[in-house]
Amino acid sequence: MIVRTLAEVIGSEDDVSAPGWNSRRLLLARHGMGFSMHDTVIEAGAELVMHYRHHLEAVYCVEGEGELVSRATGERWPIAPGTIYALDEHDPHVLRARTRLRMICVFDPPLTGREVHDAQGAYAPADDAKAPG
Ligand code: 9YT
Repeated sequence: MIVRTLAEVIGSEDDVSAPGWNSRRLLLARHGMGFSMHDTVIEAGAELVMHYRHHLEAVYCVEGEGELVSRATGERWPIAPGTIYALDEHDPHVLRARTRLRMICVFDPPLTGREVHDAQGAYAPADDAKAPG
């Protein structure tokens, strides 16, 4: 059994930030679950351009208001508490936070820990991910 709390992740090596977001990584590859699960906060006004070429991601909004845009089709969806989106086709997308967003994110394969987006908005493949510095 694994039991962790957000409080113990905050400020630990599993608390990862990049411009516009802060990802509290509750479960990672080392936990052996086959997925990773994060409690992610996105700053009000942030516009994140992402394309997870090596991962599937599902994102469940629990706080805040924003907008999701498919960069493949131009389709747009409002994001609000109770809405989930799943990037089942590695969809290139933009997430705009109108207010501070709090999102529960699940990645398959699991992140190993310190990943941040590369220039294409992707995370490195799981066997390639390295801790920075
Ligand atoms: C919603 C989203 O994809 N935000 C970027 C951060 C990422 N989900 C993470 O590492 O938690």
